[in-house]
Amino acid sequence: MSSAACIFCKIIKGEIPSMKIFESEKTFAFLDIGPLSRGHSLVIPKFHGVKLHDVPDDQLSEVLMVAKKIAVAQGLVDYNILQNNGRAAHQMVDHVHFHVIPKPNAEEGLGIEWPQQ
Ligand code: D5M
Repeated sequence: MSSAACIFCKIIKGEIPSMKIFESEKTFAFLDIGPLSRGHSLVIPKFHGVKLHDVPDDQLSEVLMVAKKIAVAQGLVDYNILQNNGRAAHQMVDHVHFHVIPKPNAEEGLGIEWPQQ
């Protein structure tokens, strides 16, 4: 199920360009257009649901597994997995999405030149 007016449904269908990093039958992942840190991505179920409780369990479980795979593939040590529901909870896009937000690790360094935030 998708919504004709939903920006993330349009990204899934390729009607709006994105920096895609993963796609499966149920799940899509791409870089966030306004990254909070380098490599900030979004993982979404292809099923259109506005809030967490609108999305079937099998879709949600794969989304979380993909978020973990992205964090591992990026070699992240410290990171946030973040998901907002409703305007008061800072949800801006009405299609469930999980943020994967890398955190520069002061001790590990990760060998990466992180941009100033
Ligand atoms: O976060 C919604 C996130 O969606 C926010 O970090 C920007 C991102 N966004 C919005 N439009 C796009 C497009 N077109 N490509 C990539 N990323 C996008 P929220 O949790 O709803 O506050």
